[in-house]
Amino acid sequence: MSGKPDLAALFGATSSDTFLGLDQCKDFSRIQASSAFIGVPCATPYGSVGAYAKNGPKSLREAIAALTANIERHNFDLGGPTFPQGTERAVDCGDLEWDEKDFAKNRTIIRDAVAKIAKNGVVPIVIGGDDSVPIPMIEAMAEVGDDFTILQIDAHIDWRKEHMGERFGLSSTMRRASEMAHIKNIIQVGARGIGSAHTNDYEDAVNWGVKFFDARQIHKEGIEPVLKQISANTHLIICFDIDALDPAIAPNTIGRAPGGLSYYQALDLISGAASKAKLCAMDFVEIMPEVDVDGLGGLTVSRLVAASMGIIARQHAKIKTG
Ligand SMILES: [Mn+2]
Repeated sequence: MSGKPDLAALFGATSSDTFLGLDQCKDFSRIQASSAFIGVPCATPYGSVGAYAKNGPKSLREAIAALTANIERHNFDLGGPTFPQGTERAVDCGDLEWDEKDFAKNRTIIRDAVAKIAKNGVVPIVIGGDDSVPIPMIEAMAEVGDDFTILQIDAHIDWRKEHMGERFGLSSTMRRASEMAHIKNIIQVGARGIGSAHTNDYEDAVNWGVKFFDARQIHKEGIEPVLKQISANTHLIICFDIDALDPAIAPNTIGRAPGGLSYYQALDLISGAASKAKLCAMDFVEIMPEVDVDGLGGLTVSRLVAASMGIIARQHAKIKTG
């Protein structure tokens, strides 16, 4: 034996090219699964920082590789195995191609992939990439033909009209979503500190009808007031920027801000929302392994993604989350 003992050695995990050792799927129109992990290195980066979150998808596959031999075991976050009997597993679609210069092409590739997968009744779980990646994902959901509510969980509200001359960048994600005809409600959770928004951006959002629950309010009142805002049986898109989480548990992000959400506040938001609404698409973005601290952020976020897959699998099979 060489090196320090680790969880992978303890559990007998073999190295894995896919998230959780799930089956790989490259043909997006023929997926047999409840959800699909889609790695997206980048969409529309700002020139000043480039594609700083491009290694996010790969980092989550590595972070959870130690558990690939344990996928059948009891997951206490879900009250049973991640994919219990009678449910369909998730698949890993690998990473989408991307171009360093052609951002419109990146957005088209993302839009096409998400539309194909979602129209098949499979829930796309888009793993970014920076927070510009959800814009084409949200756009794609128009092709599914429903109206949607967005639950955005993020330290930042992302309501800039444009930034550095770019309309489709990560500071404008919710502003662009609000302009789409199929987006009827937006609930935003976790804002705190100083972000990209000016006060008039915030006011525009409030006037549009966004319901805000800032991080301080979540720490004071819990997540129940958020769940009350989600109408029963509505179609839901969850946009999760990992900087919503406290940097103590998710340091692997560029926009760290103190006072963030805990693991269970985040997980209970996702499972609580899914118990009321139909979860139709999801993203986790702003994952930047280069600034992680001893793998802690990769650990937190990869477990949150795995639990979300279990929640979606149960919703598909109509089995209650434990
Ligand atoms: Mn953010």
